[in-house]
Amino acid sequence: MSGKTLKSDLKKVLEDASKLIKDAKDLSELELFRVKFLGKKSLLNSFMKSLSDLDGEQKAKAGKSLNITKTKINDLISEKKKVLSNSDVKKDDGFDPSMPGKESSIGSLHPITKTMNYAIQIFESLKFECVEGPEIEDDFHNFTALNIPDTHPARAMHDTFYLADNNLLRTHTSSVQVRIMDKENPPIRIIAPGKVYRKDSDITHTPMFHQIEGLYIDKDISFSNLKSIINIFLKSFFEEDELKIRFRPSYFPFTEPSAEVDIEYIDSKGNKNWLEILGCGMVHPNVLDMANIDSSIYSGYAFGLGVERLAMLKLGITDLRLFYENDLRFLKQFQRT
Ligand code: 2U9
Repeated sequence: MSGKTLKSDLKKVLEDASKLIKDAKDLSELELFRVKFLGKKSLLNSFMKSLSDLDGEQKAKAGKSLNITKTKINDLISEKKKVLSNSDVKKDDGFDPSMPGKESSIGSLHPITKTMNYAIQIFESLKFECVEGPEIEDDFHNFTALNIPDTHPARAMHDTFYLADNNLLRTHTSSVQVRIMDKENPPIRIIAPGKVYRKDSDITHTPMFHQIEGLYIDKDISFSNLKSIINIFLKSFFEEDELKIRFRPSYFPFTEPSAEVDIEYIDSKGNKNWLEILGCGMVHPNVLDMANIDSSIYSGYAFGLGVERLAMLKLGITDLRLFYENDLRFLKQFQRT
C-alpha cells in the first residue's frame, strides 16, 4: 500500500460515505451505512489491518490519515443522526414522547365471586373445609340421596334442566356434600360453594345462581350448634354485632326439623323488615342412613344460602339482573370493594 494510493482511496471512501450518509432516509438506513464504512468488514478496517505491513514513518502517516477519515465519517453520522432523530418525532405528528403512558386497566373479580370468597373465608375461619364437585349430576346424588322422593315437585321438568343419559344440572350443591358423605367418615365439617341451575327466570330468579351450602356431622350435633354458627356467620358477614336474627320453622325434605332464617333489615326510610336470608336444619336421618352414616350415633346440621341474595344485601343492589348483564359501568363500581 503506497502513501499515494491510500490517500486517493481514503478520499474516495470519504466521498462515497458523505454522499450516502447525506441521503440516508432514516435511522436504520444510517446504521447500515455506519456498519458499511466503519464496521469490521469495512474498507477502512481492512486498511487498518494492513498497517502492520508498513514500517516506521510510513505507518504513522498512514495511520494518521486513516484516523482522520474515520473521525470525519463518524462526525457525519452523528450529525445526520441528530437531524433524523428530530425529524422522526416531527414526522409522527400528534405524538408527544413526554406524555405519560396509557394506563392499562386491570380486571377485577365479579361482585358475586367477591361475596362468595368473603363468605367462604368466614366459614374457613370457623373450621369448615371448602369442597367442590361436578355441576352435571345424576338423579341419585341430586335427589334420591337427599330424601327427595320421585313425586317431589323439585323433580318436575319445570324446575330441573335435564340432560341426556339421566343426567341433570345440579339444582343445589347438596349433591357435592352427598359425594363427600359417601367417601368420608364423620366428623365431616364442609362448605360447598358453586353454581347451581334451576329452570326459573324472572325478576328475582336467574336460571343459574350461586349457593354456599354447609354440613357438619358428628356425635352430639344439636340445633343450638346450628343456631350458633348461623348467628356468628351472619353477624360477621354483615359486620353488625347487633344484627337481629330470627329462626322460623320450615320444611325441606333433607332436614328435620328445618328452619328459614330472617334478618332484620332497615330500609332507607327507616322502616324495619324481616328478610329471608337462608335455610337450614338438622340433617334428616334418612339422608345419613343412605350415606351409610349411622343416624343412631351421628347427627348433623346443614344450611344453604344464595350468594346473589347475600351480595345484593351487602352491596345495596336492588336488581338481580345487573349481576349478569356484564355492564362495565356496574361492574367497575366494585373494583375496589
Ligand atoms: C345434605 C343434607 C342437607 C342444605 C340445606 C337449605 C336448607 C336451603 C336454600 C337457600 C337459598 C337454597 O339457594 S337457595 O335457594 N337452601 O334452604 N339447604 S338445608 O341441606 C343439606 C345439604 C346436604 C347432605
